[in-house]
Amino acid sequence: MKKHLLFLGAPGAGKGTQAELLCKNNSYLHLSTGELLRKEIEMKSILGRQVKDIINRGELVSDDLVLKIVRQNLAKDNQGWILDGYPRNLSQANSLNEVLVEINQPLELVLYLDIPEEVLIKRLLLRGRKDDTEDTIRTRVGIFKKTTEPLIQYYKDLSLLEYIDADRDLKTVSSDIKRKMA
Ligand code: B4P
Repeated sequence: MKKHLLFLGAPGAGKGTQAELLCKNNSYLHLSTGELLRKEIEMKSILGRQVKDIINRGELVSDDLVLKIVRQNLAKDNQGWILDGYPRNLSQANSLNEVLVEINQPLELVLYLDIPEEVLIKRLLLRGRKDDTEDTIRTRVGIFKKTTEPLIQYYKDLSLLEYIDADRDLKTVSSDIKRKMA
């Protein structure tokens, strides 16, 4: 089984959902930058107050802030981890490389959860989180296409990328992910 992986995909592709499923049955650390940022908002911390409006508009939080969170939370020992929602642009991908070299834990697999736009909009409207309004979803999808999608080619060039058809039921997607991780 691969131990160090990341999930790439548009908002609503199922990154968080699938990472949680995997981490429940295996001793992986699930590191979701979105989840960690939402916790800061809930706690009303200084960081939470800084990022609340940005997240509710569907925009990206600054690279520096997110890098700080990733650095603080990445496994210090040799526990496996799944990064979910990070990196989201080329600068974050380069920062991640540097951190992983520092801690000597190379990335082994990038799973791209592929999904048509109309499906993800429906899913997110159904979920109804605070940042799941139609306007915000469109902003998030737009940012994904412009700044995150180039990472598909980036990780393809590094021979780390595998495609997952995420427009299927949870169990089928999960089995496919496990096969790719084996
Ligand atoms: P995230 O928390 O990463 O939110 P997300 O992209 O919507 O994905 P999420 O993992 O939650 O949803 P999932 O697809 O699993 O980011 C939120 C915000 O935080 C960003 O907009 C940004 O502002 C900020 N942020 C986070 N990381 C950042 C970074 N690196 N840099 C800067 N800013 C950052 O699930 C969606 C729904 O689909 C769920 O309801 C689920 O039940 C459903 N679903 C999933 N799989 C399904 C399936 N197979 N069939 C049917 N429904 C399914």
